Amino acid sequence: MTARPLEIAARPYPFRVADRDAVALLVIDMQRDFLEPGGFGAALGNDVKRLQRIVPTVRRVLDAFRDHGLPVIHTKEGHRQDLSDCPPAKRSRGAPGMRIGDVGPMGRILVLGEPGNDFVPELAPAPGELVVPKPGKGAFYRTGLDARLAALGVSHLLIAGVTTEVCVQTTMREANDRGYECLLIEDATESYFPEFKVATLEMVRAQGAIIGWTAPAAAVLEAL
Ligand code: C5J
Repeated sequence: MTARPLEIAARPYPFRVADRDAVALLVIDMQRDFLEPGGFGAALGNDVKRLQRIVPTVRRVLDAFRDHGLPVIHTKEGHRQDLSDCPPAKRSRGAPGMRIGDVGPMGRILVLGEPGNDFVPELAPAPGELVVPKPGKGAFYRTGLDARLAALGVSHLLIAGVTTEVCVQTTMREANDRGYECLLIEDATESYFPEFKVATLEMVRAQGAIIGWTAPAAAVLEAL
């Protein structure tokens, strides 16, 4: 079959893919636990409304990937019911209103299978889309994601999701170290801290894309 190249107008320079079949969309942790009151993000004292603003943009990119039959992977931060995969250091950190495993208004905080740990309804995975539960901030830590991407023939990741400087940046750095070419979609990611988002976008694309590229969703949609 003929290769179908893709070029996205990105910073610090165009993001080029020899064949778009090597591209996947990685949507990080668009879960009620981070976007809705009563979840993990709110328990840490954050204003979750900031994160809700990107939902329509993430949905537009998701729909474009679905329309083009390109692979979509959703990650979900959460722990087993017995918390055996939650390091004590993660649970005991800080002085949150509720800790991981405590019962909140949407079920147990950051526990897999609980209502609050599910995806926001607008971004629910479609049948056939890969869902990767993860116990850490990085999507490659104890998930098998690398092998799954290899099986799909994916070498280039377009990344969306929350939060920019925590799970998104950690995942992007992990992917970069594993040889993936990564582009972070600027208006399809958000942080509870606007200044951390700005800093993350700048640091990933600095030094000639040392971690990767950034581009607005409009540029991604245009290229697709
Ligand atoms: C955090 C995440 N912030 N998905 N998780 O704890 O960024």
